[in-house]
Amino acid sequence: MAVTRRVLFERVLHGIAAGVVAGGVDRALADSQVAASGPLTVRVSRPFDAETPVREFTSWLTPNERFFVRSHFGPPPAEAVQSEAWRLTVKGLVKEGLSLTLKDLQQFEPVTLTSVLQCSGNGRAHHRPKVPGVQWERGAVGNAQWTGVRLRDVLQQAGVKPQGLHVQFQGADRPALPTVPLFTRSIPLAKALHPDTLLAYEMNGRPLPLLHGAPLRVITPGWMAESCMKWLTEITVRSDETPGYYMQQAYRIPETAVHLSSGLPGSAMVPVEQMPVKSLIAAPAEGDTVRIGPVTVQGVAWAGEAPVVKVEVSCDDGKTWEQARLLGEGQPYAWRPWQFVWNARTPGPTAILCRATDAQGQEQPATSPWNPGGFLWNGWDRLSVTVAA
Ligand SMILES: Nc1nc2c(c(=O)[nH]1)N[C@H]1C(S)=C(S)[C@@H](COP(=O)(O)O)O[C@H]1N2
Ligand SMILES: [Mo]
Repeated sequence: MAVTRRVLFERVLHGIAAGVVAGGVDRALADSQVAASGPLTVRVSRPFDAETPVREFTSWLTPNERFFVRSHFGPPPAEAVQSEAWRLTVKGLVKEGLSLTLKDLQQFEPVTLTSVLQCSGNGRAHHRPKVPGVQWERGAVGNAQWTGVRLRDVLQQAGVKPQGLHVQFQGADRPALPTVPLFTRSIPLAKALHPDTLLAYEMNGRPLPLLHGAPLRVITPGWMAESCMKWLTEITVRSDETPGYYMQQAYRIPETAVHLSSGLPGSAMVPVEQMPVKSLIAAPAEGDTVRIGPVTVQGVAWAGEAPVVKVEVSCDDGKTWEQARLLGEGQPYAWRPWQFVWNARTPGPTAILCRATDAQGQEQPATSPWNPGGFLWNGWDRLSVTVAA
């Protein structure tokens, strides 16, 4: 029986077709998966990298099947991670190595929190000069509720030795060629011991989908997503930052701003960690026609570990700015919905812009500082609309 696109999409999300996404064996099937990617905008088909259309961000939580997907090699075979054989190993500079089943892990106190997850390359397409890499526009970000246990509790059970200063993560995914380095990452011990750093097994109240790291992933609230290791199988406590490509070369930015006239960065490259303050317009959408009269402009804003305190909107291409209303209570790490009622009076084309400020006084800049990886874009969000007469 023919598999419908919708069913195929569901299967991709739930991992049944994972081997195909990962290995890309059958061209026709792989293509139909891309066609079946439902509401997502596909940037790379193999491995499957896709972003969320910004209109989805009118909802507080980003549903699992609409959440952006990114990985370097595609997911591991479902059997490797969704079976009784799966274990989490804890080793390195610890007093007692551990090998834990998911049930063992679930003996620790459960924690649920809502956090933005954002790819460091989100907005790369806006950097000038252009930077190679996945040309993400605005939607390599989402807000989800994560349930898991504290990494701190697991590390305390293993007992970190005094020389242990970094915590390394390895997932079960593997590159197609053995010459390609593994995606191995580490975070400093202080972030690993932060009570909000989780080993998550649920996303929006459901078991983690395969594409999002089943059965277990790291969540480092307030930090960029490359620290959020999916398909986690190994934790290694070490004295130094993880060596290798994905920690020492990729995901680094110049410590001080790059002056393009002088060529490449003269300053030291440091790992990307915190998310800078950022906001997006979710409605209206790019190219929309709106009527004269009140138009509700809405969106979301977030920052790293600091709350957003202000969002400003311009409906005349940046000439004048007004403050938007922040909705809800505001929770650490989650995004903050905002709304602004624009009284559209002049027929014709115009641009709507938004910018946010966080509690540390960081303001979203008109354009982000350029960097060789094209990371951390947080320039003012901007879209064009037409006011109909
Ligand atoms: N094991 C593993 N974890 C990974 C990656 C990966 O390639 N392998 N990619 C990281 C990057 S770069 C991003 S942006 C996020 C994407 O998470 P998502 O697909 O759940 O949105 O996963 C991170 N965790
Ligand atoms: Mo990423």
